[in-house]
Amino acid sequence: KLVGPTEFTEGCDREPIQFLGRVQSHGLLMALDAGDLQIVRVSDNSERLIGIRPEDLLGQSAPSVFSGEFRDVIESCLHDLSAGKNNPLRLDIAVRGESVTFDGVVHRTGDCVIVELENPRTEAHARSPRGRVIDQHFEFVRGTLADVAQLSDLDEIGQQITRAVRGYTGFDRVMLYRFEEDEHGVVIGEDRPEEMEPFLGLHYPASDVPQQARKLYCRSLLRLIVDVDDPGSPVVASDDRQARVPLDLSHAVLRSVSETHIEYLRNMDVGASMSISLVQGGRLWGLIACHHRGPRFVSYERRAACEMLGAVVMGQITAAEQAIAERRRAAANADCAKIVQAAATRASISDALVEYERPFLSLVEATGAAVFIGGTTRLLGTTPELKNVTRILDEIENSVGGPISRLERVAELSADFSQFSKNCCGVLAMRFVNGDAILFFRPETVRTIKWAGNPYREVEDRPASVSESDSPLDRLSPRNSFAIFAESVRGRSVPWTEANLEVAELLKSSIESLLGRRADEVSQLQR
Ligand code: BLA
Repeated sequence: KLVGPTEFTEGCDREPIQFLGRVQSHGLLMALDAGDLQIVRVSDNSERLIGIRPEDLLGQSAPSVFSGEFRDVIESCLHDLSAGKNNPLRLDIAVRGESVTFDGVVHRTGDCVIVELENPRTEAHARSPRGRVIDQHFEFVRGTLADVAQLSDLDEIGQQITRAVRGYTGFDRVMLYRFEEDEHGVVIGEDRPEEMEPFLGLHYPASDVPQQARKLYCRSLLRLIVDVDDPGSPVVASDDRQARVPLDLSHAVLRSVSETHIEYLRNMDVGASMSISLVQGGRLWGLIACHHRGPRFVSYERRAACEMLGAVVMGQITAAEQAIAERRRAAANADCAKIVQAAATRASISDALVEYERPFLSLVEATGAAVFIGGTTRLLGTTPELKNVTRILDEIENSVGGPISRLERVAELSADFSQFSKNCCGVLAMRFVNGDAILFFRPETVRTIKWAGNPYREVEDRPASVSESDSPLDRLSPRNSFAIFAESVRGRSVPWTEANLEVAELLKSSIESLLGRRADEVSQLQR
């Protein structure tokens, strides 16, 4: 059965990813009753990790099973759990007669205290020879910030961050992944080994990181998938508690992730994955996404440093974005002033716009324009035929109206407009008070975006490839993701932004005042 891309991805947003009842098996999870610290749930790998069977833990009081110190440690941690400020706790636990040090990560959910144990020695990477672990973490954050602070270009920032995170965590590939206004994602920074295929510049459909995951990632800022081949360890309870009330693992660092996502990673030949949330004003702006070809564990401390880096780097990215937008706005305003000034000295405004074609089009990042001013009509750049331009103008007048309107899918106005919608599907139309008008055009998104390695033709020439597979899961891979993305934006242009609209308004009012002056001059001459 062939499954269309939307049909296939529809269910993605509904999987309850925090209630899967399973943890990654390199660590142990226990849920304690917040009142008496009795162990009410435990992951079924406890015997391997601490030498005690789940059934011997369930129903026991945690301080009595471990040591008296355990209670103090948990209590000290409990009164300020929200930020995980006291994590990790170093706990020494006697396992089969030998003392083993664990990182204890504690948080509260409902009436349970969740204790997760990880062995920091599992981390293979970059142990400091003299054990100055803390200094290393501190240097990573401070050094990366200092490097990024020098930069004002988003590409360079992306390069710098991904290089730093890759060096520090040892992942094979690190990407900076940004969500666009319409929620689809794009890789804007990447550091990888030479031999690996570049993902830089690839675009992904919004469904690749479904809505509930984005929501969760705004609150829980880092996840590590240590081994995609790990089936995970179910969390068991002494009674039928798990069946009645599923345990909320939203903030559990060991949470096993969705099987669909695991499949996606497998298809990409990824063995381990880590992602750091970049949250801007409560919205998931993007992720720092890390891939490894084999399994990879990163210690809690190192993860905490990554999380902190994400937060501060987000501030720097926001500042850089604002500076870039400000520069663009200033440049567009200056160009607009120059063009209007030139128009003021010419007999015909349209002639001036034609003469300044390039800066005129780039005012609103368009590739074509139709100018209807003072009884003349001019087509600039790539536009539909004149008769169709006129029809578009009429349709907009009839159905959308307003002095300035923008649309991304011209075929919305009339189905037969799809004949030219590859090159001209985005329309920004302005109507002047005297009835004159300017229309700007943009091509399909796939024709606008650029990416490394793969020209868009490959996608375009094989539009059916996304539906060829029998199993929907086979289609979960970056290349197919790109094809699905391309299909999802067929017939649609890159959205006109608020910044585009702002410049359009400026242009409109400038030309209007020119038109007004001309009209005055004409009437004075006539008098
Ligand atoms: C989660 N999807 C994710 C995550 C990433 C991506 C980064 C976060 C988990 C992690 O850190 O690994 C997507 N990863 C990407 C993309 C790139 C990358 C785009 O490296 C590009 C290079 N995924 C799908 C479809 C579905 C889906 C069609 O492609 C739904 C059917 C689901 N993705 C999905 C789910 C999660 C997810 C459910 C949440 C996993 C979890 O946290 O449990």
